[in-house]
Amino acid sequence: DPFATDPKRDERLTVLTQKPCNAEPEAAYLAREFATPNELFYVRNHMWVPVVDVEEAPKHELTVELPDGEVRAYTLEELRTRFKIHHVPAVLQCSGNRRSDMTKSVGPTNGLQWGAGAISNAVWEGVLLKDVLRDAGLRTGDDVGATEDDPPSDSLHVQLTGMEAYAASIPLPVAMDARGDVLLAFGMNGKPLPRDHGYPLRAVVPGYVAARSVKWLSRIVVSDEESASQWQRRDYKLFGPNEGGKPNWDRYPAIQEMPITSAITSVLVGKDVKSCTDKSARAAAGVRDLKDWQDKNWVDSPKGTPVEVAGYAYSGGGREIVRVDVSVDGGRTWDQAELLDSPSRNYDDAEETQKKYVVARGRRDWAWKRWQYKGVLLDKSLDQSLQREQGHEILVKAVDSAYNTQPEHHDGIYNVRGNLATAWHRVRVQTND
Ligand code: MTE
Ligand code: MO
Repeated sequence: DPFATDPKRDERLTVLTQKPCNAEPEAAYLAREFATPNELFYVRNHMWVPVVDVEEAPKHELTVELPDGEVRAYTLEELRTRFKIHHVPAVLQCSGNRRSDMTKSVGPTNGLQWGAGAISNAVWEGVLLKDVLRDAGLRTGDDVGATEDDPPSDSLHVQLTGMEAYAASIPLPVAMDARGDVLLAFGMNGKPLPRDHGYPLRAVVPGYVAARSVKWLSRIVVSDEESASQWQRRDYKLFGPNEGGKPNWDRYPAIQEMPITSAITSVLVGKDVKSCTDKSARAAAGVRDLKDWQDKNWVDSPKGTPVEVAGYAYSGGGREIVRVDVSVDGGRTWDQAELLDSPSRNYDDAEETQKKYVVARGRRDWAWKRWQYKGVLLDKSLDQSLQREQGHEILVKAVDSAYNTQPEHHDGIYNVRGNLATAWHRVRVQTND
């Protein structure tokens, strides 16, 4: 049993499959902190977890093969000591995140039925892939059709292969982009990578689908072809609602940059909001200034039930989340949520523990933004909403710096594989009024 040596997992993870391990944190734990604690970070394994002893880890070898066939090998120790180390706050999100929403609202999809938890955020520590490729001898001259100022050729790809044979690739310009922050990572939130997340070395491709962030990384090949793996060519593509179970895989490109999404991870209603006065419980629920809010909104608003909603919003490609819209009456009225996290390039108002992650260069926004909203669920007599009988429907949708937003329903983006289920997120709650 190759899975016998898999690590133990935290009990707060909901396990979708045991062998291989696929698990997501319960919603209530998902976005409590800016950086998801390592033991709560979602796990998506296609196979078993390779075993690398702590004593062996510094000798772990990464081979780099260039288009001219030249091969250079680096030990982890060499990567750590010879290259500049960077810290990059970045989300990883599986293309199947929220797949179960699409299934519930449209119809069957094949793939793991993830809730809203196949996404997490961490501060990754590692060296830049581009620094290593240049060191290995990759010229930005004729061989890749570019100079320092001129992006390298689109027709080349960086193939990334893991120790258990999982593989994927990214276009070379993504790897070489000075602001792309593609990492060969060995640290996660100030600790060594946990085994489930790629110990001792993984790729982290910020803003891109997590399927490209290859774990247990052992081999890199710069090639004029995409990775030949099934995960590059026969999976992680997005077809039309009508294209069925046997689509023409060669028709569309592999999913790379991620679209925009958001989700509700916690809803407190009525008494729960009131009882949430203990400081740590409040922090856990992401509630701030509760007293202030109660004074203003609840005590003076006897016609409704207070509601406290929290969640995350994220967009790919480094695009910043600029706005989060929330409705607590099924979309009849909207209001803007408070954004709790500032862009990853500017953590001036970050809590002390986050300050050490401030990075000097102008980076793109690879992290998520958590948000919270405090509102009132109107009494029956005041609420004209048609959905009122089935409880109150709470909705969230986000907007990024390119003014991309999410589709209202999953119908139009339905695909049999259930990839990129990014429609408005909806949660129904009941009150006792
Ligand atoms: N890398 C290897 N070697 N093996 C894998 O199974 N899964 C990929 C990617 N890299 C995978 C891998 C997929 S589909 C996802 S969503 C992310 O890893 C999950 O990373 P995580 O388990 O650290 O959250
Ligand atoms: Mo994934």
